[in-house]
Order: sequence, then C-alpha cells, then structure tokens
Amino acid sequence: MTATEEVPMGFGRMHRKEDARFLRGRGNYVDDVVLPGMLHGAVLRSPYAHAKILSVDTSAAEAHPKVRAVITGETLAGLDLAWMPTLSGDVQAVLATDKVRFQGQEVAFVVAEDRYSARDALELIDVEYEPLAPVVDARKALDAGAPVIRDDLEGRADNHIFDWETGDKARTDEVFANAEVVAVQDMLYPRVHPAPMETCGSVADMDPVTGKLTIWTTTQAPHAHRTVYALVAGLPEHKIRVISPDIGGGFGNKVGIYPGYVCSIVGSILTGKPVKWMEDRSENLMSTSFARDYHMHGEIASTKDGKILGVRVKVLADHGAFNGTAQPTKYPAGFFGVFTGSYDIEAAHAEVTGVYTNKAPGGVAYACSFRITEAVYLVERLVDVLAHDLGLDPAELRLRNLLRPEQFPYQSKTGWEYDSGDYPRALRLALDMVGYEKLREEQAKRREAGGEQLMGIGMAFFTEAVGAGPRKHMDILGLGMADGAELRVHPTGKAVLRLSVQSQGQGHETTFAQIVAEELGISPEDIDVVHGDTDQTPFGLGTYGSRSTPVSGAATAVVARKVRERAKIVAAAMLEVSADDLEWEKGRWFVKGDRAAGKSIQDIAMAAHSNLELPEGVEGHLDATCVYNPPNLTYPFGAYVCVVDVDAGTGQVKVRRFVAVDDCGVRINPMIVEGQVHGGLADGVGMALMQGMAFDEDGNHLGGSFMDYLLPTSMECPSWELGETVTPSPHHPIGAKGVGESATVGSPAAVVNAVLDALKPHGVRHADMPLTPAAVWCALQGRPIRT
Ligand code: MCN
Ligand code: CUN
Repeated sequence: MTATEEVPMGFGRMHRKEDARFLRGRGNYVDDVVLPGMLHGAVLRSPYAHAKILSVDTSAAEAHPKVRAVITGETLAGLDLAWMPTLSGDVQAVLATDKVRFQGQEVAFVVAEDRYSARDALELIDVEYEPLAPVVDARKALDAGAPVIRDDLEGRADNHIFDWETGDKARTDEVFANAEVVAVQDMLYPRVHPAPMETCGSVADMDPVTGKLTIWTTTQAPHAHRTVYALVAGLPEHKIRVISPDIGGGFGNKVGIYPGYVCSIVGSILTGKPVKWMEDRSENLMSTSFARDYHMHGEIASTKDGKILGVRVKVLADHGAFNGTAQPTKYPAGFFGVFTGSYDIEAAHAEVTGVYTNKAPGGVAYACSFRITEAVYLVERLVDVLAHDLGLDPAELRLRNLLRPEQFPYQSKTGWEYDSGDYPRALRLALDMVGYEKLREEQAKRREAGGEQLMGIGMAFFTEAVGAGPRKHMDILGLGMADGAELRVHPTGKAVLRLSVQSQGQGHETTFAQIVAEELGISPEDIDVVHGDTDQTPFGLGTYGSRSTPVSGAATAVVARKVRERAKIVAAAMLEVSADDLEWEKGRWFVKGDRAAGKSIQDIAMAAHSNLELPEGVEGHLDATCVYNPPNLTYPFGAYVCVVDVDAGTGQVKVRRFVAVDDCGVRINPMIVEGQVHGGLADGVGMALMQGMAFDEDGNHLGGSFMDYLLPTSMECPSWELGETVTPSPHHPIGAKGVGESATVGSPAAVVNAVLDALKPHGVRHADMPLTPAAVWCALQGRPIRT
C-alpha cells in the first residue's frame, strides 16, 4: 500500500494486508517449516491402475544407511490404520495391502534423514504385482463381468456406489410427453485437476513426552481434519494441534485427508522425530482430488416459441477407486440439484449414479461449489442447444425464461430456496457491455464473406448456492456446518479476530478485518485475523464451497455486533446516561440529540478494562464469541459473455473478449472480488480449451506434468471486462454472498457456447471439453475426437 492510499474504515477497495509478506517472499508455507531433527518421508506409488500385491520386500530399503523407517500397508494394518474413512463415508487405503486400485496409489512410505535418501530408498523396495484388468471408462463400470474394484468391501459384486435422484419424475415425464419441442444432448464434463501452485504436504511432530501431536499441513479445514485424526487414530483431540500456515492455493485440492498426511504422523510416532512429507507435481496431479468427471445425458423441453418447460438429466459420475468426495452427507452428488439453473420452469428431474473406476479418488474440487459447475454447464449447454434447434438467439431465449425479480425468494423445482436476484438486469448489462448487437452484425458479415476465420459469441447465466450450510441439512462426517468466531478488543482499541476458515489466497486477513471495521469503526490495519491453527481458533468447518463469507463472514459481523452492544453498556456508564439514550455511528456511541457527547470505541475499550463501575451483572472487557448457523445458502449469480475467434484450418481458438457481470450481494472488498473473478475466468478458459485429465486404456495417467496437463496463462486470457450488480442476500447480516467459485462455475459454458456458436454454420451442434485445436478440427470434419 502506498502511503497516500486511504484505508477504508469498512467495506471498499483495499490492498491485501497479507501481500506485505507474500510480495517480500516472507510467506510461511508447510515446506518452509523446518524443525530440529526433522526427518523426510517419501511415498512409493503403484505403477499399475489395478493389480494384486503379491509381496512387498523392504529389506534393501531398510538397509539404506540414511533410512530410519519403512512403513507398508502391513505395518499400518498392525496399528489398525491401513484404511481410513473418506469424507463421504467410504474407506480408502492409506497404504495398499491387498490390491492397488489406481496408478499412483500409495504403497509404502520411507522415512529418511533427507529427502533425497528417502526418494532413493523407494527404488530399493521390491513389490511384486499381479496386474488385473482395469476399469477406465465409467460407462463400462457397471457392465456384467466388469472387474470388481472394491472387493475389500464386504459383499461387493460390482462397481456401483450410489443412486441419487431429485425432482419430480412423474411430473417431469408428463411435461416432456406434452412438450412441443425436446432437445437432447449428451455431454461430458471431463476430469480436471485443481493443480494449486503449492502441492500437498505435512510436517508431523509427535512429542513423545507430552503425547501432543502437532501437524503443519496443507488443509482448507484444520478443525475438521483434527477431529477426523482424533476419531481415526484414537488420539485425544486436545492433544492434536493442526496448523495450516500459508497455503499456496487450494481450489478444493486441500479439503480431504491424504495418505501422505497419515504416513507422516505414523512416521513421527515410530521414529520419535518430526517427519516432513511434501508431494512433487506429478504426485499431486496423479493422486490427489481431481474434479468433475460427469457423463451427462441432458434433455430440455419447451414450447415452439421458446418457453422452457422442463429439464431432466441422467448422470454417470466417475468417482475413482475410493469415494473420496467431500460434500455434505445428504448430497452424494453435491449440490447438482440446482441444475434447473436460473430459469422459471415447470418440472425437473435428475438421476445420478456414482461408480468406481481405477482412477484417483476425489470429485468435489476445483472451485466446484459442490458440483454446481457441472449443473451450470449442463443447463447452459442445453439452453444453447435448444436455441440452436429453435433457430432462436440464445440471449433472447434466456431473457424469455430467466426468473423475474418478483419471484424471489424462489422455490426451485428441486427444493432450493434462491434468496434474492435480479437476473434480467444482469444479463442486459452484460449484453450492453459487450455490444451484443454489433457483434452479431460483425458475425453475420463474416459468415457471409466465408473463409477460415470463424467468430463465435457465447453466453452463460449461472446461479450458485454457496455457504453450506444450515447445520440441520448439512454436515461432513456428522460435523454440522456452522462456524465459530471470537473477537477480542485490547485496552487500546486494537482487535484480534479468530476464525475457523482458512485462506488459501482469498485474502481473508484483509476482508474479515474489513467486516469488523465496518461494524465497529476500528481501522482494518488495527485488526489482526488469526486462522489456521486449531489451538488458537474456534471450531468450524473450513473454507470450500465459497462458504467463508456466507458463514464465517456472518459470524464475524454477529460477533462484532455483540462487541458493539457490550461497548454500549460501557459507554452508558462512562457518559452516565441510560444505554437506551445512546446512538451508534461508525466508531462511537453518542447521546441521542447531542452528537458531541460520545465515546469512541477505543475510549470505550480502555474504560472496559479500567476500574470504571459497571451496572450490576455486567462484566468488563468487550470480548465476544459466537457460532453462526446459516439459515439458508446464499445465491450469487452472474451473466457472462465470451467472444472467440476460431481458425477453421487449425482448430485454434482465441478468446477475443470476455465480459463478466457478477452479483455477489454486498461486496466487502471489490478489489478482492475482482481478483477472485479474474482467477475463476482464467480457470474457465483453461477447462473449456485445454485442461482434461486423460488416461489410456490400461489406466495409465497421461497428465502427470504441466507439459501434458495444460494450464492457461496470460497468453490465453483476454483482458477481462467486469461488471456488477448488487442484490444483497436478505438473510446474511451484511448482505454478502460468496463469490470465490462463481467465475469458475459460470465461465466454461460461456467459452464452449462461444466456440460452438462459431462452428454452427459448419453443422456442429455440440463438442465436449477440452476444445483443443485437435478437438475443434475434428468437430469441423464431422468426426468425434473421442468415443
Ligand atoms: N468477498 C467479498 N465480498 C463478497 C464475497 C466475497 O469481498 N460479497 C471476498 C471474501 O471476503 C474473501 C474472498 O472474496 O476474501 C472469497 O470469499 P468467498 O466467496 O467467501 O470464498 P472463500 O473465502 O470461502 O474461498 C473459497 C473459494 C473456493 S471454494 C475455491 S475452490 C477457491 C476460491 O475460493 N480457491 C482459491 N478462490 C481461490 N482463490 C485463490 N487465490 N486461491 C484458491 O485456492
Ligand atoms: Cu469445490 S473446490 Mo472449493 O469448494 O474448495
């Protein structure tokens, strides 16, 4: 921050407080943690996607002079730790005992004096495998005679995980049977990976004297992890301290508990020394939480003139070898239930079937909003397919069907209550900003002129449901999704806010200080935000599903208001008036009708710690705590328009422009919101055009490095054009809605719709992501790139 720049006393643009250390290279990440006597762990991984383990010989590795311990599945079985529960109530192998079930699965863990020796010793472990036929294609997972992946589960004779449905099937079938038009489209939302800049890792330190385990680890949910460690390992919870220091990007990759974390803990218990384990890039890409992998069969029904009547969908969900997704228990398909999108329809129905395949576990990650990415992609592609079939302009079709402002709060046909919105206003703003009509004119001229330079205009309108959640509906492993907050105000009026949520780059140290500043009138510079340490912060479920602002942000406002009420009593005593005679303005209480007679929050804080006499029954100090259980989710929304140029000769797509209008209710820090949107839009361009985790037919992972798994850079991104509308959430104390995943959720459909709009004159109706040059070229030739 420059000296001249003003720090807002509340909401407003403000540079991130945490940047002072990040920009100076003073961040403190897990790999920066160095403890006396620390040892290093490395994981031996399976080269096969599916194979029986016949034997594991660790003798040569154990003989390595720098090796302190070699841990196998058998070692863990002896401690009853070979399997751990997943966040979805399945079990996952920590280290394989019987079989390996995906390429890259953890088989053994070596603890050595340095990282290099640990890695060297991996090569000395001799594992004898008997390869088995793998299940790679989810569409074949339920075939009769398909190899059974989870024969560890009793009585399991197939690869079926769950069936889940939502909506009214009978009513939907009736609407479809009577509809004038039905458009049908199969589509794949391919497996992608969050690929945070920092990979996953941990440093575990079990103090043999006190019995206290401290674990520095890359986690988005430190408190939830601590409870799971306590339950799984039988360690007393108060003897476990989870510290999540600075996190170099999470994107959902750091929600779950990975075998490496558990192995570092066991390594520390066995050696009596701290043990560090840090993945490399390939390990991260191959074995940690992927995202999506939804095969969707979608149908949309409408009248001839484009009134949408219903949506139905069948999904085949590839969950990999262990059901390791991290969504609220009641929702095995996450919040996919919002697939009716932003439209006023009569009926909807979805069926989702989850299956095991020989791939890494995961599913809910990469700014997914619990599968709302898939839901938004589905409905926004279907609307475009319908526009294509009806010969209608996709903007016009959307405007005819968007929910109207007077319909809020809106009960969706699948049971969700959208809190607030003005959708047509957002879409009109986006169309105005991009200059929609002029662009269509340009496109018409280009089409008339012919040639290989194609132009496409695509859009997407999305509604998200974020802020999980009302605790009675939402829990993870039985832990209800409510968040605590604690606010202390020191005698001199400086404050410290303690939170359970965990920033991974979202700027919480700034924005949460701004919420307190807005409520109390203390400068955000004078408010420290403490997070990422279970010994120092109240319990809460962590950061994912863009829930920090909706849940902990609300908790922060509530706790600050409690402090304000306490301050009122102290101010009344200081001013020798009744508390009822006081009025609040930002930063001070004053006597109604006499502005000059007032006390600042700083004066009040000092008095609260002094020998001032307070009314009977009122303690001193201003500190307060609260637990916030949200009454509903918040429903941010947005309208995105993308313009692409496509070279028909090479299939190369260039994103020319991208307009994004977001509505996340009241913006705490517009600069941070814009940063979140920029990042998410880049994600969307990446997923639409280049990312996609591929496997060969033997289940070999083909995206183990950034040479093969492509991420977007500034070269692929246009200069984003952002707009905003503000529709406050009626039930959130400051009217804010979450925004961290909005752009990732909304943008892929806009990019894909734009590319397909460009290809439309060539008879292309749909093509699956990623729309690489090869995929686009194949689509133009009329052949699919994949079967
Ligand atoms: N914010 C605001 N006004 C609003 C809403 C949000 O100023 N109306 C601010 C918040 O105060 C916060 C940031 O925007 O500083 C994001 O807030 P929110 O939408 O509540 O999302 P979370 O903080 O819960 O972040 C989670 C979300 C998720 S789930 C993924 S995945 C993702 C994302 O955030 N991962 C990220 N954005 C990321 N950004 C970075 N840099 N790194 C990641 O790993
Ligand atoms: Cu789903 S990725 Mo974010 O919720 O951590």
